[in-house]
This record gives sequence, structure tokens and C-alpha cells, in this order.
Amino acid sequence: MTTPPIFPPDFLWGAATSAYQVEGAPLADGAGPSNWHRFTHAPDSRIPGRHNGDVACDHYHRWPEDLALMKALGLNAYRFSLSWSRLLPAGKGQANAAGLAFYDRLVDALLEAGLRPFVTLYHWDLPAALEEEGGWLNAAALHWFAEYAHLACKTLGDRVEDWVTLNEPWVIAHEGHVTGHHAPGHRNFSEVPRVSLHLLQAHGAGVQACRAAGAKRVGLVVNLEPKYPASDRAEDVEAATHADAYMNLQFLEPIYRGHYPDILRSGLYGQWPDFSPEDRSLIQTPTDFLGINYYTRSLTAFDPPNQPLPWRSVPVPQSLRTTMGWEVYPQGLSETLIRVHDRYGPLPLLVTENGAAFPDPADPQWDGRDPQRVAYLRSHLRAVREAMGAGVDVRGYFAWSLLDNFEWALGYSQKFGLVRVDPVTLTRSPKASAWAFSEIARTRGSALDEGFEGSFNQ
Ligand code: IFM
Repeated sequence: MTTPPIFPPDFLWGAATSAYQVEGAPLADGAGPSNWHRFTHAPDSRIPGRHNGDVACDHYHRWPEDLALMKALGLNAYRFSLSWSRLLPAGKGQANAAGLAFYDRLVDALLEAGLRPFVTLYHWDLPAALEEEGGWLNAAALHWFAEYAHLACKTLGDRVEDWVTLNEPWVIAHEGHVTGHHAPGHRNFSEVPRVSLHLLQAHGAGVQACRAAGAKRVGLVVNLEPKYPASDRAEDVEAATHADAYMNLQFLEPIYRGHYPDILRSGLYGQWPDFSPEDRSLIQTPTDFLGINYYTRSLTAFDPPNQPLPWRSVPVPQSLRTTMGWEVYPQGLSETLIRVHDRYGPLPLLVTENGAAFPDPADPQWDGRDPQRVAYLRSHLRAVREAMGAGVDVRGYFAWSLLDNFEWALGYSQKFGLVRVDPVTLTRSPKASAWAFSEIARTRGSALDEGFEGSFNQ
């Protein structure tokens, strides 16, 4: 028996990418360098194979083909990010007409093809000129970001209705300033509270700038990973609570409740500030939706030697894992959506990223069968449906990613794409998961109850 589809007719079925991960041509047509351009070209780069985004998927030139693929798959939305330094080569001041024209053409063509553009302003590639001024450590960052957001929304806001200020602020702060895996490569935990405050201020200022430029809907995207204690020992339970406050609540609590979680303000790690009244109202500028990126959960154990954050994620025995080492745990997605809905009220939510890296065969003759990714997508879309059945207002789902692309500190080693990109010729070939996703979108979810399930066994 077929369960009737519960995905509404206007549900967004999309795929996502980000500028530095797919575009290539980072300095073309007057663009300025980004911090990621500098980071990947640094003599001491630790990225495997010294990979960089110089070519990536060459989306900068091949976007018409990528757009045609999305159309052929029957998607109705495309989430992508703008490269700040294409628009403002020095990060502020003089705009680059050629950079604006690139996104202008892309947006027009998307609309013509019936795909809704869902635009992220900041997906981690900061203009290098601003990094030289301290980047997110500089209190002026909110003004830089507001100027950029206003320019982007003024130029594209007559056609782009959905805007995201920042993608995954926690990753920006943690991977850029604690682990040093991401640009700017700092390893200094004491920088995090400052970076965090400046990101929140920039988010609020960005929302206001977009609205002033006529943007219709503006929101934020966070990555959430439920933290479960690795055992019922009190230390593990407490470690999971702390990890949750640090990763999952650090940005949501300020935006929806006006303050950082207590454990960050006054507890163990207590360097996060109380907001001034001006900052609080800026940070709490109302938004229209929240985007959630979900990949996995974490079993968290207390681990005192692991400083400055005395916990770690422990592997779940016998669990299915992606090549990122992430456990496949679809229930975590419904739990996350329900938790956000219960905690912050009935705000519109979107799954702005969800997907999996699996070891696709390198052989160019590979037939594209990827049963593990098919199974991953299907199980997670069922989790979305479950949350919607429980009353959560989910408006769309974007698969990460449209294309195999540059996976930051891991270079091109991780294959997240619905579409294979040949590393030499850059030829695109949709995988079976692309067609499975297409069928689910076409049937508004009823294909989740029939047909090829996929399999986690290779
Ligand atoms: O590739 C990234 C993306 O840029 C942000 N979210 C997680 C993805 C997979 O790691």
C-alpha cells in the first residue's frame, strides 16, 4: 500500500553547493582572493595533496550544464553561495561589475528553468583583504558584512526571495580558530567568544541590510548534531550537555532567547559575554526561517586530557559510517527538527544540507550505482517526513551536494555528490542517488514507500 504523500506541493526539493567548493576560477574577471585561496596556497598547507579550489568543478564556466542537470532531475530549488570577493574584491568599497553579472546570469537562468534560487551570503570564503584586517576577530566585521549583504540583496533581491546570512557559524568559529583545520587556521580557543559575538552581530546586521535592500525572506543556517552521552556515568552526561551547549546552542540561544547558554557565560568555559541591549536587539532581529544542516549524531564521552574542551565523540560499535567517519543515524534528523520546533516555537524550518560521502569507485567507467547514498537519502527523507507528521513546519530539503566537490580540509577525497564529477575531465554523470532523489521529489515523497530501497552493504 502506498502512503499518501505528505510533502506539500510547494515543498522545496533542491541540491546545495557553495562558491569556493564548486566554482573554481577564484580570481577570474576582477575577483579578489579569498582567505581560502590564501589558506590552500600557503606553503605549509596541510590539505591532502595540497588540493585547492582553483578549478574545483569549474561551475563558474559550466553552470549552464549543472543547471540543466538539476532541471532534468526535476528539482525546484538550488542553494548556492555568493563569493564575497567576486562582488567586492577588497571586501568593501569598490564593487566588481563582472562578479555581480556572473550571479545575475545564474539567477535569471535558474528562474527561467523553474528553479528557485536559495542564496547564502557567507559560506566561509572571506575576502583575503578582510582577513588581513583580522577577519572575524575584528569588531568592524558586522559593518563589512552589512555592506556586502546590502549590495548583494540590492542587485539580486528583485529575483532572489530567500537569503541566508551565514552558513554554519559554529564551524567558522571552531574549525577556523580552535582546530585550525579551516582558514584562517588559528588554534586559539580564547578567540572563539569574540568570533562568535562578531558572527552573531554580522548575522543581525546582515538581516537588517537585506531587508533594507528589499529582500523578501532572510534566515540563518546552522549545523546541528545531537549529543548523546556515551554512557550513563554522570561525567559523560555532563560532557554531552556541554558539547550540546557549545555546538548546537551557541548561536541559536542568542538569536531566539537573547543570551548565550549559561555554561558558556558563567560555567566551565565562561568567557562568552552578556550582550549589551544594542547587541541583543541586533542579534535578535527577527528572521523568516531557520536552515538546519544535519549529517550525524555524536556519542560524547568525558575526556579530561582533551583540552580546552574535555570531551570527545566515541565511535558506536557496529555502526554504519560514511567516509567522513560519521555514523549514519537518520533518527537524529527527526529528533533535531522536533527539538528545534519545541524549543524555539513554530518557525519555518528547512533542511538546508543533508547527504553522505561514500567510497564511490574511481573507475571512470563506473555505472553510477551508489546504493549506500540511496539508502542514506531515503532514510533521512523519511525522518523529515516523520518530523512533519509530528507537526514540524519543514518547508524544503536540499541534498548535499549537487556535485562531488572540494571538501575543505579534506580536499577532493570525499564524494558527497548526487552527480559524479570526473576529477580529470570534469565530466558530470548523475549517480543512481540523483535519480532516486528525483523520483522522490517527483512523487512528493510517495516513492519513499516503494521501489529500490538502496543498501548500506557495498
Ligand atoms: O561540505 C560541507 C559544507 O560546506 C558545509 N556543511 C557540511 C558539508 C560536508 O562536510
